[in-house]
Amino acid sequence: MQCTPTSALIRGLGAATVALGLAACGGSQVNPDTPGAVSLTDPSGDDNGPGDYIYPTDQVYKPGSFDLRSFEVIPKGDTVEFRVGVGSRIEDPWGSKDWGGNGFSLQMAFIHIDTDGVAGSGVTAALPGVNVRFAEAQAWDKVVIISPQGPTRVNSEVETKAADVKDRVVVPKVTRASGRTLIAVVDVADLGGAPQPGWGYQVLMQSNEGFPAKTDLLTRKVNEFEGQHRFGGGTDYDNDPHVIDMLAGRAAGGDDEKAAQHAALSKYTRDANEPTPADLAEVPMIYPGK
Ligand SMILES: [Ca+2]
Ligand SMILES: [Ca+2]
Ligand SMILES: [Ca+2]
Repeated sequence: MQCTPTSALIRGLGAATVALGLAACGGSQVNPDTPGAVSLTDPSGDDNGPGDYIYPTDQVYKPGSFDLRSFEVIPKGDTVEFRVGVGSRIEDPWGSKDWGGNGFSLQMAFIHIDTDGVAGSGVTAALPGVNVRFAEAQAWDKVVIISPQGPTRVNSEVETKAADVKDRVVVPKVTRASGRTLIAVVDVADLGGAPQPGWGYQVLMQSNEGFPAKTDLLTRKVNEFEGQHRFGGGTDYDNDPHVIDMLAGRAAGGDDEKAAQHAALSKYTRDANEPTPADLAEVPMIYPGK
Protein backbone atom coordinates (compact mmCIF):
# COMPACT_ATOMS: atom_id res chain seq x y z
CA MET A 1 0.00 0.00 0.00
CA GLN A 2 1.24 3.43 -0.88
CA CYS A 3 1.68 5.91 1.94
CA THR A 4 0.51 8.85 -0.17
CA PRO A 5 -2.87 8.22 -1.76
CA THR A 6 -3.12 9.69 -5.24
CA SER A 7 -5.64 12.44 -5.77
CA ALA A 8 -7.40 10.16 -8.26
CA LEU A 9 -7.90 7.66 -5.45
CA ILE A 10 -9.14 10.43 -3.17
CA ARG A 11 -11.65 11.62 -5.73
CA GLY A 12 -12.68 8.13 -6.74
CA LEU A 13 -13.18 6.50 -3.37
CA GLY A 14 -13.89 9.33 -1.00
CA ALA A 15 -12.51 10.64 2.23
CA ALA A 16 -12.76 7.34 4.12
CA THR A 17 -10.11 5.88 1.83
CA VAL A 18 -7.79 8.77 2.53
CA ALA A 19 -8.21 8.39 6.27
CA LEU A 20 -7.56 4.65 6.04
CA GLY A 21 -4.39 5.21 4.03
CA LEU A 22 -3.14 7.75 6.53
CA ALA A 23 -3.93 5.57 9.51
CA ALA A 24 -1.92 2.75 7.99
CA CYS A 25 1.05 4.94 7.17
CA GLY A 26 1.11 7.49 10.00
CA GLY A 27 2.30 11.02 9.41
CA SER A 28 0.37 13.64 7.57
CA GLN A 29 -1.27 14.39 4.29
CA VAL A 30 -3.21 17.37 3.08
CA ASN A 31 -6.13 16.69 0.80
CA PRO A 32 -4.97 18.47 -2.35
CA ASP A 33 -8.54 19.17 -3.45
CA THR A 34 -9.39 21.64 -0.67
CA PRO A 35 -6.97 24.51 0.01
CA GLY A 36 -6.35 24.86 3.73
CA ALA A 37 -7.74 21.42 4.58
CA VAL A 38 -5.64 19.43 7.02
CA SER A 39 -5.63 15.74 7.92
CA LEU A 40 -3.00 14.59 10.40
CA THR A 41 -2.59 11.42 12.40
CA ASP A 42 -0.88 10.90 15.75
CA PRO A 43 0.44 7.60 17.05
CA SER A 44 -1.46 5.54 19.62
CA GLY A 45 -0.05 5.00 23.09
CA ASP A 46 1.68 8.36 23.53
CA ASP A 47 -1.03 9.74 25.85
CA ASN A 48 1.63 10.02 28.52
CA GLY A 49 3.01 13.54 27.98
CA PRO A 50 6.81 13.41 28.32
CA GLY A 51 6.61 9.60 28.44
CA ASP A 52 5.69 8.72 32.00
CA TYR A 53 2.41 10.45 32.80
CA ILE A 54 -0.31 8.27 34.30
CA TYR A 55 -4.07 8.71 34.07
CA PRO A 56 -6.12 9.61 37.16
CA THR A 57 -7.33 6.55 39.05
CA ASP A 58 -11.10 7.10 38.83
CA GLN A 59 -12.63 4.59 36.46
CA VAL A 60 -14.18 7.26 34.25
CA TYR A 61 -10.71 7.95 32.77
CA LYS A 62 -10.73 4.97 30.44
CA PRO A 63 -7.58 3.97 28.56
CA GLY A 64 -7.16 5.97 25.38
CA SER A 65 -9.51 8.78 26.46
CA PHE A 66 -6.76 11.39 25.95
CA ASP A 67 -4.80 9.60 23.22
CA LEU A 68 -4.84 12.02 20.29
CA ARG A 69 -5.15 9.94 17.12
CA SER A 70 -6.21 12.35 14.41
CA PHE A 71 -6.68 16.03 13.68
CA GLU A 72 -8.62 17.46 10.78
CA VAL A 73 -9.40 20.96 9.56
CA ILE A 74 -12.30 20.96 7.11
CA PRO A 75 -13.18 24.29 5.45
CA LYS A 76 -16.89 24.52 4.66
CA GLY A 77 -17.75 27.91 3.16
CA ASP A 78 -18.23 30.46 5.94
CA THR A 79 -17.40 27.91 8.63
CA VAL A 80 -14.56 25.56 9.47
CA GLU A 81 -14.96 22.20 11.16
CA PHE A 82 -12.21 20.99 13.48
CA ARG A 83 -12.14 17.28 14.31
CA VAL A 84 -10.00 15.76 17.05
CA GLY A 85 -9.99 11.95 17.24
CA VAL A 86 -9.06 10.07 20.42
CA GLY A 87 -8.41 6.45 21.33
CA SER A 88 -11.65 5.53 23.06
CA ARG A 89 -15.34 6.15 22.70
CA ILE A 90 -16.21 9.59 24.10
CA GLU A 91 -18.67 9.32 26.98
CA ASP A 92 -20.52 11.68 29.29
CA PRO A 93 -20.09 10.19 32.78
CA TRP A 94 -20.69 13.52 34.51
CA GLY A 95 -23.98 14.27 32.74
CA SER A 96 -22.98 17.46 30.93
CA LYS A 97 -26.59 18.40 30.20
CA ASP A 98 -26.93 19.17 33.92
CA TRP A 99 -24.25 21.88 33.69
CA GLY A 100 -25.08 23.33 30.30
CA GLY A 101 -22.42 21.26 28.59
CA ASN A 102 -21.88 19.80 25.16
CA GLY A 103 -22.66 16.08 25.56
CA PHE A 104 -19.30 14.86 26.83
CA SER A 105 -17.39 15.29 30.10
CA LEU A 106 -13.71 14.43 30.17
CA GLN A 107 -11.83 15.63 27.12
CA MET A 108 -10.62 19.10 26.29
CA ALA A 109 -8.36 20.27 23.46
CA PHE A 110 -6.63 23.60 22.86
CA ILE A 111 -5.89 24.09 19.16
CA HIS A 112 -3.23 26.79 18.88
CA ILE A 113 -2.91 28.19 15.34
CA ASP A 114 -0.15 30.24 13.70
CA THR A 115 -2.03 32.06 10.97
CA ASP A 116 0.57 34.59 9.83
CA GLY A 117 3.84 32.68 10.02
CA VAL A 118 5.63 35.87 11.03
CA ALA A 119 8.35 35.48 13.67
CA GLY A 120 7.54 37.40 16.83
CA SER A 121 3.95 38.04 15.76
CA GLY A 122 1.46 36.49 18.15
CA VAL A 123 1.69 34.86 21.56
CA THR A 124 4.32 32.45 22.86
CA ALA A 125 2.64 31.46 26.15
CA ALA A 126 0.07 28.71 25.74
CA LEU A 127 -3.34 29.15 27.37
CA PRO A 128 -3.12 29.18 31.19
CA GLY A 129 -2.92 25.78 32.86
CA VAL A 130 -0.99 23.75 30.28
CA ASN A 131 2.46 25.07 31.30
CA VAL A 132 4.12 25.07 27.88
CA ARG A 133 5.31 27.75 25.49
CA PHE A 134 5.88 28.24 21.80
CA ALA A 135 9.00 29.49 20.01
CA GLU A 136 9.05 33.18 19.00
CA ALA A 137 9.20 32.11 15.36
CA GLN A 138 6.07 29.99 15.84
CA ALA A 139 3.97 32.27 18.04
CA TRP A 140 0.24 31.52 17.82
CA ASP A 141 -2.39 33.98 16.63
CA LYS A 142 -5.64 32.13 17.37
CA VAL A 143 -6.65 29.34 19.70
CA VAL A 144 -9.79 27.21 19.40
CA ILE A 145 -11.05 25.74 22.67
CA ILE A 146 -12.87 22.42 22.42
CA SER A 147 -14.44 21.99 25.84
CA PRO A 148 -17.44 20.10 27.15
CA GLN A 149 -18.33 23.26 29.10
CA GLY A 150 -20.95 25.55 27.56
CA PRO A 151 -19.85 28.81 25.93
CA THR A 152 -20.96 30.96 28.88
CA ARG A 153 -18.61 29.13 31.25
CA VAL A 154 -15.72 29.03 28.78
CA ASN A 155 -16.05 32.72 27.98
CA SER A 156 -16.15 33.62 31.64
CA GLU A 157 -12.99 31.59 32.29
CA VAL A 158 -11.26 33.32 29.38
CA GLU A 159 -12.39 36.71 30.67
CA THR A 160 -10.88 36.13 34.12
CA LYS A 161 -7.82 33.99 33.28
CA ALA A 162 -6.73 34.92 29.76
CA ALA A 163 -8.02 38.47 29.37
CA ASP A 164 -4.83 39.60 27.65
CA VAL A 165 -5.41 37.19 24.76
CA LYS A 166 -9.20 37.01 24.76
CA ASP A 167 -9.48 38.53 21.27
CA ARG A 168 -7.47 35.58 20.01
CA VAL A 169 -9.60 32.92 21.69
CA VAL A 170 -12.25 31.24 19.57
CA VAL A 171 -15.11 29.50 21.37
CA PRO A 172 -16.86 27.35 18.73
CA LYS A 173 -20.49 27.98 17.77
CA VAL A 174 -21.06 24.23 17.95
CA THR A 175 -19.10 21.71 20.04
CA ARG A 176 -20.09 18.04 20.15
CA ALA A 177 -18.77 14.50 20.28
CA SER A 178 -19.46 11.62 17.93
CA GLY A 179 -18.00 8.18 18.59
CA ARG A 180 -14.30 8.81 19.18
CA THR A 181 -14.27 12.28 17.67
CA LEU A 182 -14.62 15.78 19.11
CA ILE A 183 -16.17 18.15 16.58
CA ALA A 184 -16.13 21.95 16.69
CA VAL A 185 -17.64 24.35 14.17
CA VAL A 186 -16.12 27.82 13.99
CA ASP A 187 -16.96 30.88 11.87
CA VAL A 188 -14.25 31.74 9.34
CA ALA A 189 -14.53 35.36 10.49
CA ASP A 190 -13.51 34.36 14.03
CA LEU A 191 -10.28 32.89 12.64
CA GLY A 192 -9.51 36.09 10.74
CA GLY A 193 -10.01 34.33 7.42
CA ALA A 194 -10.28 30.91 5.82
CA PRO A 195 -7.58 28.36 6.66
CA GLN A 196 -4.53 28.74 4.44
CA PRO A 197 -2.04 26.05 3.40
CA GLY A 198 0.70 27.83 5.37
CA TRP A 199 -1.08 27.80 8.73
CA GLY A 200 0.55 25.97 11.64
CA TYR A 201 -1.28 23.95 14.30
CA GLN A 202 -0.65 22.45 17.71
CA VAL A 203 -3.35 20.39 19.43
CA LEU A 204 -2.79 20.10 23.19
CA MET A 205 -4.84 17.32 24.80
CA GLN A 206 -6.14 18.07 28.25
CA SER A 207 -8.95 16.99 30.52
CA ASN A 208 -11.89 19.19 31.46
CA GLU A 209 -11.70 20.25 35.12
CA GLY A 210 -14.92 21.83 36.33
CA PHE A 211 -13.25 23.07 39.52
CA PRO A 212 -9.91 24.38 38.23
CA ALA A 213 -7.23 26.22 40.18
CA LYS A 214 -7.56 29.99 39.94
CA THR A 215 -4.81 30.27 37.33
CA ASP A 216 -5.93 27.28 35.25
CA LEU A 217 -8.32 27.63 32.31
CA LEU A 218 -10.47 24.55 33.03
CA THR A 219 -7.39 22.30 32.94
CA ARG A 220 -6.74 19.24 35.10
CA LYS A 221 -3.42 19.20 36.91
CA VAL A 222 -0.56 16.74 36.60
CA ASN A 223 1.05 15.98 39.96
CA GLU A 224 3.95 13.82 41.08
CA PHE A 225 1.55 11.02 42.00
CA GLU A 226 -1.75 10.24 40.31
CA GLY A 227 -4.96 10.64 42.28
CA GLN A 228 -8.66 10.06 41.74
CA HIS A 229 -8.86 13.15 39.52
CA ARG A 230 -5.19 14.07 39.06
CA PHE A 231 -2.72 12.83 36.49
CA GLY A 232 0.58 11.52 37.88
CA GLY A 233 4.17 11.37 36.68
CA GLY A 234 4.92 15.10 36.77
CA THR A 235 5.55 17.46 39.65
CA ASP A 236 3.34 19.10 42.23
CA TYR A 237 4.24 22.51 40.80
CA ASP A 238 3.24 24.29 37.61
CA ASN A 239 6.54 23.71 35.85
CA ASP A 240 5.66 20.38 34.24
CA PRO A 241 3.66 20.36 31.00
CA HIS A 242 0.01 19.68 31.78
CA VAL A 243 -0.28 18.17 28.32
CA ILE A 244 -1.27 14.52 27.95
CA ASP A 245 -0.77 14.23 24.19
CA MET A 246 0.03 16.56 21.31
CA LEU A 247 1.18 16.70 17.71
CA ALA A 248 4.92 16.23 17.52
CA GLY A 249 6.08 16.31 13.96
CA ARG A 250 4.91 16.31 10.43
CA ALA A 251 5.02 12.90 8.83
CA ALA A 252 7.47 11.64 11.40
CA GLY A 253 5.08 8.81 12.19
CA GLY A 254 5.16 6.05 14.81
CA ASP A 255 8.10 5.87 17.16
CA ASP A 256 9.82 8.95 15.72
CA GLU A 257 6.83 11.10 16.50
CA LYS A 258 6.50 9.68 20.01
CA ALA A 259 10.19 10.29 20.66
CA ALA A 260 9.87 13.89 19.43
CA GLN A 261 6.91 14.48 21.76
CA HIS A 262 8.65 12.94 24.74
CA ALA A 263 11.82 14.94 24.11
CA ALA A 264 9.97 18.26 23.75
CA LEU A 265 7.79 17.77 26.83
CA SER A 266 10.73 16.58 28.97
CA LYS A 267 12.62 19.85 28.62
CA TYR A 268 11.39 21.80 31.63
CA THR A 269 13.01 22.85 34.90
CA ARG A 270 11.84 20.33 37.45
CA ASP A 271 13.11 22.22 40.47
CA ALA A 272 11.59 25.60 39.52
CA ASN A 273 8.79 25.97 42.07
CA GLU A 274 7.79 29.33 40.65
CA PRO A 275 8.64 28.82 37.00
CA THR A 276 9.40 31.61 34.57
CA PRO A 277 8.47 31.12 30.89
CA ALA A 278 12.02 29.92 30.18
CA ASP A 279 11.50 27.04 32.64
CA LEU A 280 8.60 25.62 30.63
CA ALA A 281 8.77 23.07 27.83
CA GLU A 282 8.60 24.47 24.30
CA VAL A 283 6.17 22.72 21.98
CA PRO A 284 6.44 22.72 18.18
CA MET A 285 3.96 24.22 15.77
CA ILE A 286 3.20 21.79 12.93
CA TYR A 287 2.87 23.16 9.38
CA PRO A 288 1.12 20.45 7.33
CA GLY A 289 1.07 22.45 4.11
CA LYS A 290 4.74 23.40 4.04
CA1 LIG B 1 -1.54 9.86 20.30
CA1 LIG C 1 2.17 19.88 38.03
CA1 LIG D 1 1.36 12.69 20.10
